[in-house]
Amino acid sequence: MMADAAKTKRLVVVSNRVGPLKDTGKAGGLAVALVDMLRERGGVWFGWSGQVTDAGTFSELHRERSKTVDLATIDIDPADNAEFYAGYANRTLWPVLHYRLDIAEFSPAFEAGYRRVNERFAARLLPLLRAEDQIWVHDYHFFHLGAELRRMGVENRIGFFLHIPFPPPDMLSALPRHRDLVRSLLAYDVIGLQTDRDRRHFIDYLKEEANGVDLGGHRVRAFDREVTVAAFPIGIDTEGFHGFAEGPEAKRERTRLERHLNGRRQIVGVDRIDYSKGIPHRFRAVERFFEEYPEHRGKVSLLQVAPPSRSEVDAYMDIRRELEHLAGHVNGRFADVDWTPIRFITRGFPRRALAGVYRASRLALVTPLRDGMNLVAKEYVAAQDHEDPGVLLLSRFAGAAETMGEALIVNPYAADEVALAIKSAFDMPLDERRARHDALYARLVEGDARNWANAFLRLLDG
Ligand code: ADQ
Repeated sequence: MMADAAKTKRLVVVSNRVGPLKDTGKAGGLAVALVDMLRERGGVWFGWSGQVTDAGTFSELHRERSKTVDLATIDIDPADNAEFYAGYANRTLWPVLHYRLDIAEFSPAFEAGYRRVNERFAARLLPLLRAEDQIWVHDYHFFHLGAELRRMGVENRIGFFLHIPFPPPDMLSALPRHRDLVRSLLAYDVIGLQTDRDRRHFIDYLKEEANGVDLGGHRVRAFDREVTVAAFPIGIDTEGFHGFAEGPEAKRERTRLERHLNGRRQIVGVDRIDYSKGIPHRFRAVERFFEEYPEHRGKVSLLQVAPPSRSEVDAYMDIRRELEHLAGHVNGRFADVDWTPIRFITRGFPRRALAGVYRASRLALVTPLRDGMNLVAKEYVAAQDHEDPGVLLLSRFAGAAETMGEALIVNPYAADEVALAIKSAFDMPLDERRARHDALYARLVEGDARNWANAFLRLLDG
């Protein structure tokens, strides 16, 4: 197929959650793109099994093979789960990297657990590696993994992609021992970030805190290393998702919804319950919309689909309670016997059905307070009918806003601005909706998940 020598190198992907290898449609664009790459080159996908056992990272290796791809996973133990996963990853790094110093927890035990698990994962990966392998590590769970591999003598090309934002240096410097964390990153050969803004923050950090030098052409020097740093906005399987929206499961879901809507228009929100997603702000903006534009009462409703995540972390339980309270408040204030302004569903949808939910909605509210990219924005656009597309309302603080300028870009903190944008979305004539949609869709095809992975691997090939 590809004559290119680099393409024959085996690929080793490392991420906290792995797979699935089969029916990747269930898991979304990232799994589709990674499995494609792994199949093409042959390779290993290594990560956490999702199981917490006493043997932990000393557990036997769980293996599954599908054609040219090996899935290899290990367990973690209860202390790892508390300190590495629920601790440093989700209570320290996640909030700090999402600009939320106010709720970040700094604990030496979390930090030690994080280092320990990174070291153990590197040690378990080591025997699986071959000299020519290219290694691609994903996300904030594994900042130190590359440096650990180097310490163990690994000289392969190793890349790292950060799926979440990289904050301004002033913010990151509130994290104890932040320099150690960033020094570890410099052990990778290619560091990929979601947006130009994240890349700028990273370079600024290196300049301000590590005497770093921007050498131009994606090259930077810091901590005695010279590496590649570039922005790769992640995409989805655009055509595949559009296909879902035209398929039978999506049609079934639409019919069900349309029967319920009975001629009313639907706004949709789809997010994991997470404070970074700005769901309470969104509910308040919808309240403001019904307050300011009473002509829409009884004619429009918000369907918020929000499966719980990380419920072992207090901040996540708090937000769920807050949302239930807010939805109750808005509904109590405006509902009628035959109309509920906000329907709040806390469960996941199969992806094919979700495509139908998007297609049945005239407007999507994607209003995170901070988001690495936000794939829901892309899925909503991909699911639309090209002849009669809905409108995307998108937070300026989602990474997606950098490449989706034809959406209605809003400040999610400003309820009045969001309310006005909702109104203008409903007033928008068909030709304008189509023009915006066509431009967005074309860019989504160009920047789909396969092209994203290819662009990263091209730089990793060197
Ligand atoms: P997430 O924070 O999980 O990802 P996002 O990019 O929106 O955020 O992806 C969420 C995915 O979960 C989407 O594919 C969505 O369809 C799916 N999903 C959400 N609710 C669902 C439901 N009720 N039923 C079914 N599916 C549901 C992190 C970063 C993002 C970055 C991605 C990828 O936080 O900024 O875009 O990684 O890099």
